[in-house]
Amino acid sequence: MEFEALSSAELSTYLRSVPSLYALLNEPDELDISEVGDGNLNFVYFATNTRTPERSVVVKQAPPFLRLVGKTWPLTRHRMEREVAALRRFGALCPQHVPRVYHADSELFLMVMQRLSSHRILRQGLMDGIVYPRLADHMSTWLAHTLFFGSDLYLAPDVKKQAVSAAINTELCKITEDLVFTYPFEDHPSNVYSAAFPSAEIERLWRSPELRVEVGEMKWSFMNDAETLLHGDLHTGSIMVNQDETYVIDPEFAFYGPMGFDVGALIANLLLAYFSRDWHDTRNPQRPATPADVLPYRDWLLAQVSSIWNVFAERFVALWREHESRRKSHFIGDDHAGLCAEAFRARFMQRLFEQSLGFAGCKMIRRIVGMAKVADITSIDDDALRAAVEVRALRCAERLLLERHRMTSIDDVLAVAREMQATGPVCA
Ligand code: SR1
Ligand code: MG
Repeated sequence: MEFEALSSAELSTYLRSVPSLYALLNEPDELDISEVGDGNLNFVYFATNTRTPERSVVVKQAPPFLRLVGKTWPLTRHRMEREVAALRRFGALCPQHVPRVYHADSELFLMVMQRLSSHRILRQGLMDGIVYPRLADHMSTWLAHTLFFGSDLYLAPDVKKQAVSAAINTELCKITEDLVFTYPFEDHPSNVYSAAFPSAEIERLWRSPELRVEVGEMKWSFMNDAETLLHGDLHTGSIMVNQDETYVIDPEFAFYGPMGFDVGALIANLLLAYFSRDWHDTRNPQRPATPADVLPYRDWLLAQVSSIWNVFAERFVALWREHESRRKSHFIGDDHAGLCAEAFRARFMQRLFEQSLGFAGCKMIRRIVGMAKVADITSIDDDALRAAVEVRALRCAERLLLERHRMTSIDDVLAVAREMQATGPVCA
């Protein structure tokens, strides 16, 4: 049967027919339903009791196609099951950073979840130049906990292998394999270039064997390194914030993959915000004034990159040490265990750092060359300035991919970003 999105009346009747939701919504006579989804994949609604508007929930439903494109790009609806499972798992690990799932329906491929009414999408907040003082702390915790507790560093080997199998997400992984690691690096019809984007830049990308090899390595890692349960799409549109709280939403791309993929996605999106910053500063004079004693916003963005990596690494290693006795030095188990375990950890963290930078590079390139862009950049309506921002970001991404094996500190990344920012035209 042909899929039809639920009408407001149908959704309202449905929500009122589920006893737990009926109670949660304060026994509504009437629900106000509004479709608010601006994502690429699904339909999202707010459902609010008109009598007591503070009683409101989010409803998310997966249609049997990619919303961004429509019925010509069919998708099964099982992504909703992956998303619900990931929200529950991440919610158990980090309840303070994950919206609660109130109800899931595996026939309608729909879920009902907590409405975060005093929070906004981080990407929008960053474009408006808002400082979120707890963002780095919260995201470091989220990353450390989700990446550590899903891995063989914590789980028993049989439990972990079961978890890998339960989280297989073939269709959405294929989207990433194509859109992040393949199409941007070839002359693919789905690529989209902004009006003044220089063709020499894209040709350099396609014709650099060194770069293509690095991207090949990242794709291989993405497809084969089933290290932990990832969010799988951790850009700044998947994070909701206010001054006190941070929530990670939308894990429909969740699967067992390489840890650096989530870390890299977040770094990539903060760097895209950094490179587009000057434009938003000039367009947004009404934004709250930055107090004189704090960093200019562009530097604040880089400080978030730095802090997220450093604090994440510290917390991840602390969790590992704390749980090692429980695992009986699972990886290094002889008399020299202590020393060797520390050496192994140091090597592991350097590898994770390099891997994160490689993924960050791929994620930045796909947002400039590929079909799904980011508002930080698409909102720049001066073609020449937009192209200048894109070129800086692209060159920074290439350097992350090519130089990551020589980088040992996040300061090396910030230095490359600053160097790239200092090149080319500036916003008047
Ligand atoms: C075709 S779907 C485009 C993108 O939207 C999601 O947010 C993922 O990043 C995906 O690659
Ligand atoms: Mg999403």
